[in-house]
Amino acid sequence: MFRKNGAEALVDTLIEWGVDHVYGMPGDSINTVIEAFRQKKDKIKFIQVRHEEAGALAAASYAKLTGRLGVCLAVAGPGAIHLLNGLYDAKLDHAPVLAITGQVITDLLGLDYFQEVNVSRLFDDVAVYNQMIVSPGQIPSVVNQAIRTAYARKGVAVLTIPGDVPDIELDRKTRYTYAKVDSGHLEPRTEDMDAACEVLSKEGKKVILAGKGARGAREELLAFAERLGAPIVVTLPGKGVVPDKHPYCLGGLGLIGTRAAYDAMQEADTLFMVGTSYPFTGFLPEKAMTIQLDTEPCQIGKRYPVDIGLIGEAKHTLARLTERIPYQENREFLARCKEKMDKWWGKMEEQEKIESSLIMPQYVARTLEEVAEENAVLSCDVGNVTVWMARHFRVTNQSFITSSWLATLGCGLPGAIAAQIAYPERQVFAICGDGGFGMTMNDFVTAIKYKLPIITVVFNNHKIAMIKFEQEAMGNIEYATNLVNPNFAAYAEACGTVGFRVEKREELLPVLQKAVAARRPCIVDVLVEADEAPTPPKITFGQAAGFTKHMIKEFVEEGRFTLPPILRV
Ligand SMILES: Cc1ncc(C[n+]2csc(CCOP(=O)(O)OP(=O)(O)O)c2C)c(N)n1
Ligand SMILES: [Mg+2]
Repeated sequence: MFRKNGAEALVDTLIEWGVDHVYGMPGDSINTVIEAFRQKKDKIKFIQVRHEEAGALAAASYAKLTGRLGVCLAVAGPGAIHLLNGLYDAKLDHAPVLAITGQVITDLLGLDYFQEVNVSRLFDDVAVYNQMIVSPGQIPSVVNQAIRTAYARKGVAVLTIPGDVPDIELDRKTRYTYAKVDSGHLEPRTEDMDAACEVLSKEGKKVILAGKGARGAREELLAFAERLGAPIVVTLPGKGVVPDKHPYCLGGLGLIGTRAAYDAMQEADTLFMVGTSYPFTGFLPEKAMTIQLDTEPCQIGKRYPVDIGLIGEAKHTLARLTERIPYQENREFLARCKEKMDKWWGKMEEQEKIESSLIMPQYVARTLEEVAEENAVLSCDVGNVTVWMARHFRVTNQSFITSSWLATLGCGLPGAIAAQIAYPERQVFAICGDGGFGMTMNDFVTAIKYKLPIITVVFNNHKIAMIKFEQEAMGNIEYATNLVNPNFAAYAEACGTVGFRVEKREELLPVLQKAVAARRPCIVDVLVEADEAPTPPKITFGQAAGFTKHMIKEFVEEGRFTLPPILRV
C-alpha cells in the first residue's frame, strides 16, 4: 500500500486548507518538500522567488489583500533568516501567514552543524505559533494547528522541519484532525451598545476614524456617517474604505494627512474609532468622548483613553447602530469640514499643476488615477512616495496595500506579485520610490517568469527623500541620502521585458497608457523632483525651528542657502 512521507503529508494538508500557492526558494534541507510540491503542481503552485524576504513580503501582502493564509518556504539558516522582515510585516499588519523552514537533520541538531541556526529562537518574537516538527506523525495535526492559530490570532505561524523528517513515511496511526478554523459572530454587549447609542444620539461634533478593520463595510460606514452627520477620517491602512472624494471623507490623518482631518480632530467632542488602533495619538482630540469598535478586545483603549468599547465586526455593528440613532439635524460641523476639504483638494490640485524642470511627484500620483482601473490593486512602497499616493491618488474602488506598521522599504514589488497571483484579471501596480524598489528589484524577474503583467512605477528622485526631510526637520544637514541608480527602464529591458523612462511631464500620461496596454511586466521609471517636500498638514513650532536650524547650519558649514519647500507654504 502507498504510504505518504512527511513532505507529502505537509503538501496535502496545505491543499486541504485551500492553499493554492507558496513562495519560496528551494535548497538542501527542503528538497524533499520541494519534490512533494512538484508532484502536486496542478493543485498548488510553487512560486520561486529570488530572495526569501520578497517571498515573505508577498505572503504577507496576499494575506492582507485576500484575508487568506499566505505561505512561504525557505531553507534552514540563511533562507530562514531572509524571511524575517516579511514575517514581521505580517505580524505588525495582523496578516495570517505560515512560514515553513528547513533545519539540519535531527541527529545533528545542537552540534553547530553547517547552516544550523536556532530557528525556533530566531522566530520566537515574530510568531504566534512556532514549532519544530520532529516526527512525520505530527504533520497533519501540527500543520492544522499552525494554520488555525495563524488565522485565529491573525499572525505568523512558523514550522521548522529538520531535513530528514520529510523523507520518513507516516505510519497508519497518524492523527488526522480538523483542517478548518471557525470564527464566531462577534456582537458587542447590549449594555455597551446602549451606552454608545446614548452618546451618539446627542448633538455634537462627531468624527469617525476608520481603519482597515472597516474594509468590507463601506455601505454601512457611509450610512452611519450620514445618520450622525459625521465626517470620516481614514488611516493609511484604511485608505479606500470609503472613496477619497466622498463628500464625508476628510482623507488621512497625521503627518501624511490633510488639514481638514487635522482640524476636525481638534474640534471634535465625540470620536468614533472603527477598526483602527491609530498610533499617532497626538493627532487625536485632546479631550473627546470616545467610542472604539474592534474585533479584538486587546485593541480597545490600547493607545488612547476610550469611554466605550464595542467588541464586534464593523459591518454588522455599524448597521445596528445606524438603526438605533436618530438623524442628526445640525449639519453645520459637517458642512464646515467639507468646505475645508474642498479647499484642501484645491490646494492639492494646484500642487499637481506645478511645472518644474523635473516632473512633480504629486503629478505622477494624479496621472496614475487616469490609467488605473476601478478595481486595480495599488501596492505602494514606503517613503515620500507613500505620501504622494496617500494624498494625490483619489481611490474610488481600488485596493491599496502597503507595509503599514512595519513600514519596510521594498514591500511594493512583492505586494504587487502577490496581488497579481491573487487576482490574475485585475490591473496591478507596484508604486515605489527608487530606494524602496532598489531593495527588492531582483524579484522583478519573478514577475516575468510567472507572466505577471505588473506595472511598476518608480518615483525616481535619486534620493531617499523622506529621510532628507527628516534630517532637515531635525535641524541637520542632509547626509547619506543620495542614490546612484541604474536606468530602471533599461533594467526592465535587460530582464527581457519593456521599460519606459519618463523625463518630461507631457510624456507621462501617454507612457502610462502604453504601459497599461502592454499587458506584460514593465517598469515606468519617472524622474521626479527630489526637493519636493511632503508638507505636513500643520507645521508645528518644532518643525519650523528644526528647518531654521538646518538652514543656518547649511549656510555656515556649506555656504549654501536654500529655502526648504516645507517653509514655502
Ligand atoms: C528596510 C528599511 N530601511 C530603512 C527605512 C527608513 N526609510 C524610510 S523611508 C526611506 C526612504 C525611501 O526612499 P525612496 O524609496 O527613494 O522614496 P522617497 O522618499 O524618495 O520617495 C527610508 C530609508 C525603512 N523604512 N525600511
Ligand atoms: Mg527616492
